[in-house]
Order: sequence, then structure tokens, then C-alpha cells
Amino acid sequence: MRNYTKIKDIQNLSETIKEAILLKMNPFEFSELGKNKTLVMLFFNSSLRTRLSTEKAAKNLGMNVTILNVNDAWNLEFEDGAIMNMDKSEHVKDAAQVISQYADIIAVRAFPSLTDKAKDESELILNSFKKHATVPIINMESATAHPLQALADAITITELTEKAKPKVVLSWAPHPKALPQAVANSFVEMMQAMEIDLTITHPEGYELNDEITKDTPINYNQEEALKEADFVYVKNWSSYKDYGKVLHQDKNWMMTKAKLGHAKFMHCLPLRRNVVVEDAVLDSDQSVVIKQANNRTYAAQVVLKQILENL
Ligand code: AN0
Ligand code: CP
Repeated sequence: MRNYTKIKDIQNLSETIKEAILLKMNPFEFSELGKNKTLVMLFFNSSLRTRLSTEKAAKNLGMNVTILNVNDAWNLEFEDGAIMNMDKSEHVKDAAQVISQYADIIAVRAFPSLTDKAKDESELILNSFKKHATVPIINMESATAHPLQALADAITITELTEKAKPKVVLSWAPHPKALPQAVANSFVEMMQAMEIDLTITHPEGYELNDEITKDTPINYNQEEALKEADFVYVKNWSSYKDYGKVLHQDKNWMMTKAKLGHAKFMHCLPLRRNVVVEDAVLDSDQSVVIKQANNRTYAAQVVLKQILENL
């Protein structure tokens, strides 16, 4: 693997999931592979899981890790040809090349604006690093995708399913703030690439990009969609059509124990308790959110391993 900016960068998904599960059983087996190699992680936004699990994964492979909260550095310009006489002190063209002098792999977290759809869809920040850095790039959640989360989710479902083709439902949840579509997008793409019977349920107006959902069934009736589900993945996202808007926060869409039935409950975290999902679900054995969070390490580790092997 050269870069991991999108799910399609995975050459063989089922083999990669198997490899991640093996790494989980023996995390230090390749502790020489990353020796004297450095991962630089750049954060334009907050993180708990991605930051800690990716650092842990890199260290399991023997790598050195340097983390930069980009707000602490110089304010970056991304526009080509900009006359930089305002507040931006350094161009990404220079910064990306400089960071490449210190890093063997660069990982980037950069959320969308949720105000400028075209700019967000151009993935300006992630793609600027991809263009100007001279080392591989890993996406730690960009404007439109969160492929490390989706890989951890794929590992989790693979570990926990007893069926050849489990039914998975992606169910929208209310949230007071406008959140990205990134987690939902990557989850849908990942489920489409697996032997999964996927249904999406959300209120009208919250349709995701149809270039991503393609022919995946969308049911506006949550109760109907949830019937016979083996896994229910709950996530809020803001409107894609009315870009970045919170159209409403209909409390009826919160996940409850009654609605969940016998399914396992999934969420990428962080989440707001008793807004997105009631305590009774999260505190029950049906919740697998902590397993998902644990698998973030092995998702990151298998990606780093495959990139290191290709350096
Ligand atoms: C972010 C999101 O929804 O994309 C990060 C999730 C991993 N969530 C929040 O900002 C609360
Ligand atoms: N799930 C996830 O990516 O969490 P963080 O935002 O805490 O990294």
C-alpha cells in the first residue's frame, strides 16, 4: 500500500481484515519493521481515539511518533498562487515538503467546513498533503471519509458475526451540532465491499451523497429498517443536500433498547448519551463500541504495516 486516504486503497479487504485480527493476537510480531521510521501525525481537529490508537499502532511496529496540533504551528495557506499578505504565514507546498524531511509517513486529520460543499468535496487539505508531501499519507478523517474507522468497524463485524451475510443497519440519530458525513460515507462504502446485507435509515432530507449510497436500500421508516438486524450502526450526520445543516433533531430517532431488539449496537464514538442513544443500550452487553475502539489500533497497525512493507 502506498497511501491510505480511502477504502479503495486496500488491495485485498478480506486478507487485510484477517491480517489485522492476527496482529491483534500478536501485536509485537513486527516490532522491527518500523524501527528508525517516523510517523508524523497532523491534527487540524480534536481526537481521542484516532490519536491514541494510531500512536499505539505505530509503536507496536517499532516506529517513532511525532504529533503536531496544527493550530500550534504557522497558519497554513492552501490556495495555489495566493498572494500571502494576510494572516497565512506558510504555504502547504512548503510545509508538506518540510514535514516529509522528518517523517516516513504522514497522517492527517482535517474535518470539513460544512459550509462550502465544493471545497469540502475537493478534499483540499488532505489532497494538498498528498500532492506536496514526498512520503505516504494516511487519512485520519478528512472532509468526506474516515477509512481507519471503517476498517476497525469491518474488523469488529467480522469478529462478531456468526452469519455468512449479516444484516447491518446504518441508523441516523439526532445531535445538537452539525457533524460531518465522513463516518457514514466510509461505513457505507466498507459494508458495500463486504458480504453484508446493508440498509440505511434516516429522516427525509438526510440522504447521503448518492454516488456513495448507490443502490443500497434507504428506508425512511426506522422501525421497519431495523427488523431482523444483526448490527445497528448509529451515527448522526448533517444534511448533505442542504449542505451542513441540522434540519431538525427529532428525538424519536434516538436508539433505544426496545428498537435495538437483539442486534449489536455500534458507534464510532464520541457520542452524546441519551441524545444519540439511551444509557440502557450503551451499558448493556449488546453494545460493542469499546471493541470497536480497541480495533482502531489494529486497523491502524495493519495499514501502517502494509505501507512500511512498501517503503
Ligand atoms: C466527528 C464526526 O462526526 O465526524 C468525529 C467522529 C469520529 N464527531 C464529532 O465531531 C462529535
Ligand atoms: N472515532 C474517532 O475517530 O474518534 P476520535 O475523533 O476521538 O479520534
